[in-house]
Amino acid sequence: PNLAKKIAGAPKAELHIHIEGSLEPEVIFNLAKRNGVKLSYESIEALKRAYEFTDLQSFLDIYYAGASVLLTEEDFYTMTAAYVDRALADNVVHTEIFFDPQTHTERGVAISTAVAGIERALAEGEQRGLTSKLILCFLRHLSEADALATYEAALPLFDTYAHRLIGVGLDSSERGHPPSKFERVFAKARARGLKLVAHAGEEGPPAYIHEALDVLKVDRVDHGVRSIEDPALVARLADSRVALTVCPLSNIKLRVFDDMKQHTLKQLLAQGVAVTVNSDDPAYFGGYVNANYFATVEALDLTEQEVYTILRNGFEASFVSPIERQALI
Ligand code: ES4
Ligand code: ZN
Repeated sequence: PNLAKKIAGAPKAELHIHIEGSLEPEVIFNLAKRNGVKLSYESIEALKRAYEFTDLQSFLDIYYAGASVLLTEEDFYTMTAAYVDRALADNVVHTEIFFDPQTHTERGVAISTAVAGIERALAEGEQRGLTSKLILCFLRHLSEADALATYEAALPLFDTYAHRLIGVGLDSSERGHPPSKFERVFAKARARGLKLVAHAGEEGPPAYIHEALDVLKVDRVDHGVRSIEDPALVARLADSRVALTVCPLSNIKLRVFDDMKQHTLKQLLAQGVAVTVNSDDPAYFGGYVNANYFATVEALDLTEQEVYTILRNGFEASFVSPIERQALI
């Protein structure tokens, strides 16, 4: 309880949050009503009852259904403003947020509409003590051509929103969609000087983490928890200090581990891997950043020193410059 209090009060960086995964059930229903979008769940309670996931895909099906209520700039603002409130309540002082443009362009919503709404809420957050960056993620279950078209369509936004939109990522269904499928679009983003991240080793094998590093040349690995199965990879991650953005509650809800006591975060940390703690899709997985810390500390008996290392890793692995970083802590 004492350590929990210290964690709650500590300034934190969050490096792995899908903004569409911050849509609380109540907000989904409000936006559906506002936009006349028909949901296949008749009530908030019915929707919540569907949050019984068996794997990543069973979650993604519901996550994309939830995101279908987002149509206007105001909707993206509403969603992001709610997340900003939650982040500030957890003493998050810096956040690096993912969004999935292809989820929205598919429904006729322009990328610029999504970014404008997200940006307006993040600019307000800056005034309240939350700095932030935005990362555009490609959906890996879609084709490389689709990712390339999305990247080209977003190019003007990387200029207009250069202060915020600083990188690209890779998410959605991992199995059968290796990082190498997106080699060319990541090469283009790299040539432009964008930061690069990819989900790898969440459900996929350690080989996908090697690929993310070798082929995509990512700056961070999202999840990466299956690296533990490959000792040489763990050593490589530790030596390179390429960080893992671990999301403990997500891993339990999506059955990556049977329960929190089985989580490998503590072992990875002990082997020198730059582990961070993050919320992933907090509206779906049972909590925001602090809840992720509390559940992990409790199940794995993390020491105050270990928690301090994780907190510091969050800032060190962030994409702000060293001097900006110092100002946050
Ligand atoms: C995601 Cl937990 C997770 N994994 C992969 N893709 C995602 N998109 C949103 N949440
Ligand atoms: Zn994720």
